[in-house]
Amino acid sequence: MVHAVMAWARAVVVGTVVLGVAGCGGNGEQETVVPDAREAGPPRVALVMKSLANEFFATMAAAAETHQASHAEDYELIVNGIKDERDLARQVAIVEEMVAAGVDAIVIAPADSKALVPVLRRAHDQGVVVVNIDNRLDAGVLAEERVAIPFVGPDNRAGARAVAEQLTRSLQAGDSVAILEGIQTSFNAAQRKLGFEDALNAAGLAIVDSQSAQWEMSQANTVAASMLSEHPEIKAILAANDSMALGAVAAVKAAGRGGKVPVVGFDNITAIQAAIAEGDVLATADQHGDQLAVYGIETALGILEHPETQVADRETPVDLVTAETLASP
Ligand code: ALL
Repeated sequence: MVHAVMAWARAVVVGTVVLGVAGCGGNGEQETVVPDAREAGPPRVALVMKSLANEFFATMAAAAETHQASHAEDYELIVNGIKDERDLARQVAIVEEMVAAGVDAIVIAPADSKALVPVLRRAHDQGVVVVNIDNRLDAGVLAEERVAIPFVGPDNRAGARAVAEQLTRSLQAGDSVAILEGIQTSFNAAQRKLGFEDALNAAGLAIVDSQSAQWEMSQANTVAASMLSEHPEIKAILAANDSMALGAVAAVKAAGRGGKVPVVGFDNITAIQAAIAEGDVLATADQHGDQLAVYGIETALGILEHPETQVADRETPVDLVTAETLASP
């Protein structure tokens, strides 16, 4: 992270110098051509993520920094994130700041699939290469804005279905379950809900409640607690990410039902692995968040090198994680 902040500071300084010289028009200094450091140096890639309070994104940032360190000749990296999963305005502002700083590419995990499209279209129009990772931008809004942005990320529906299928094996047809959804305007949140429903409906389970806890642990704790008291018949809780799964586990324990209401999640953060080992969480999905940004950066560098090539979306792996898979090397 320190590296990222320094890169950002350097970018600002470079911008100031170049603008300062350009502003000296009329006094003969225009002939002193100061090489634009932005063009002279390696391309600058801005990684724009969501909440860095979520281990998923902290891991993603660390992997991107490691990748940059071993490709230091090839590109500079500027790492950004927001503090609150719902702070769309801040993420929009970060994109604007990155464009103003003259970055060559933006690799973004959008906090919302629709709200980020206009600012990304503007970035694209200004010649910035934009690559969408993790949470897919809305196809309809992209079409309205007449912009094509490649997507690099997993099949969230398939991943969620696999997690829910693992759960249904320990339940019986007719059993009641509840879902904790992510931010509902995120495509991946919607896909995970659909994936859960695919498996639950196929197994004949009753979904008695489904609400958003905005991807966040404390909200999930509150929502799950009220679900458990309103629907004491709930036999399991499916959370669309691990932060919410951990919040649900705490609610289950607080309701005095620890170990009796299995929870599932999505992400495979380290904290969830302990909960799986203890039997509080039955399964999660590893979407290899550490590699997601790296794949996105590679895609962006490829476009910068060959701007004429048409770039296809890239599907990244997602794997089921259970006590057995964690035990096997
Ligand atoms: C999604 C990611 C993760 C994460 C969530 C929270 O886009 O795929 O599952 O937990 O964002 O921001």
